[in-house]
Amino acid sequence: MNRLPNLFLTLFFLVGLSCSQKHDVFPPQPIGPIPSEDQLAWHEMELNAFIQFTINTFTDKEWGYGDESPELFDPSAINVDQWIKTLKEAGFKGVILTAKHHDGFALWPSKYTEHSIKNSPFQSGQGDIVKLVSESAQKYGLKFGTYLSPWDRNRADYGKDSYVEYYRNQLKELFTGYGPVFEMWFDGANGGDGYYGGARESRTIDRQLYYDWPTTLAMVDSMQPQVLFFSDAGPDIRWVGNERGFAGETNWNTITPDTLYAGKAGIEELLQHGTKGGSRWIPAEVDVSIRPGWFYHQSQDSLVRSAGNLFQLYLTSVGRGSNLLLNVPPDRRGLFHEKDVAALQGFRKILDSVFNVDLAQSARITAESIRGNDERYSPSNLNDGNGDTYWATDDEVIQAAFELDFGASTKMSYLLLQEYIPLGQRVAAFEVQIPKGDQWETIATGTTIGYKRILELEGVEASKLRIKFTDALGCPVISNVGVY
Ligand code: FUL
Repeated sequence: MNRLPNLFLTLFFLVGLSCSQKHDVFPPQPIGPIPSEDQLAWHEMELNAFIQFTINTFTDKEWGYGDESPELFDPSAINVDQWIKTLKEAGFKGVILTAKHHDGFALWPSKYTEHSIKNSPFQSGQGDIVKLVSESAQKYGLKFGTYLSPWDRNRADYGKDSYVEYYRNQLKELFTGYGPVFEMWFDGANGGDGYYGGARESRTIDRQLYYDWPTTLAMVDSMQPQVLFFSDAGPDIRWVGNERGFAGETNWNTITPDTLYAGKAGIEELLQHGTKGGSRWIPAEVDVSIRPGWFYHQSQDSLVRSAGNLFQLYLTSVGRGSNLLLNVPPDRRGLFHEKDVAALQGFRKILDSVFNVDLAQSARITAESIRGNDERYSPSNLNDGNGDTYWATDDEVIQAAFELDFGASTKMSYLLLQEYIPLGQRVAAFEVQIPKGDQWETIATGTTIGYKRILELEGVEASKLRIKFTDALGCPVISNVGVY
């Protein structure tokens, strides 16, 4: 009964196949580990903010001992929308709040402890900073993330199994009460002296085993599967190995985490650069503060980073294929200080002026080598404004180049390159060249690209620019070039 339609379908299929096969060049296969969808969305965020705010803000400390009275927490003129609006206007896409720092004070009315905002004068004990931040983030379209310090200098049972249970209970509160959480930050600082319920002593824990992270992460994952876990060693986002604001110029998103864990000493270099050919996709995040401290101190009002300095941080983080997590600590009023706001506004102005006109948009782009000579992999994909199209070469062609022809002498300050990372991170070395006589002269070199690489070209003038790939794990797959 169904024979006739089936026959037609088969015929259509065969005709279709033979037509398309003429041009059928398979896309490059992924090489090595590739980012998950949530990691890809994270790469696209580029700029996130950290908010360190707690009892330390009122005691002028960086690490509270854990014996501070909750009475001390009392911002006089809090306006969380001022924080989030400032961040939104500066171009930040997400915000991560310290719900509990090492001193153990909970910024939400946790039912598992009395060491919390519920026993502070703030809003007569009815306040909830986690709620205010998550709601404001939602209002302004920023993603919300949280930090819950594993180390707790207030808890009497820190170091015992019951504390791990307590920590998990707090995670349950945070992951069920405040909407979606995009990133969970697990700090590496662990163990040492503290109040510990009055014991006032030093405690050490087995950093690798005490918290039983696999069980905790599985629990959080079952509540919110989209969340990305940050720690020194991942599993989703890794620390960059320093808090001074830079990723390695060579920065592989891949690393082999088998023997890495949060708080392990001596892995800073490894985290900064990742590992070529590493077994997992665990990109680095650059966390750094807009002030010398992580918390607000009036004495540091004159030491807020300048707009130009923030732009430098952008170049050494986002410009090296990483994300910037910039800490902006609210003051005792519960506001971003005027100096910090001015620096953020200035930062935005610099970004807007530097990246205002992309000279690559009007350039003619050509390449000697195009995958299967198929227009789907044409170099015109490099300046089509579409991150889902790319230029690629045949699998065996690794040393390849593309050229931009501006048609007239053009002054260039920055070059921006992006790999199509859904097919893995590939490029290990490239050269940037301009014409010299009938040769090409190399004016800059780079190693990795990843999600984004920005190179300074220092105002060089030329009518053409050539990007030559010299080493890669497979054929280059480049989605975007920008020249500014
Ligand atoms: C560090 C902490 O010890 C600092 O106080 C701060 O929270 C920073 C983001 O992480 O490891």
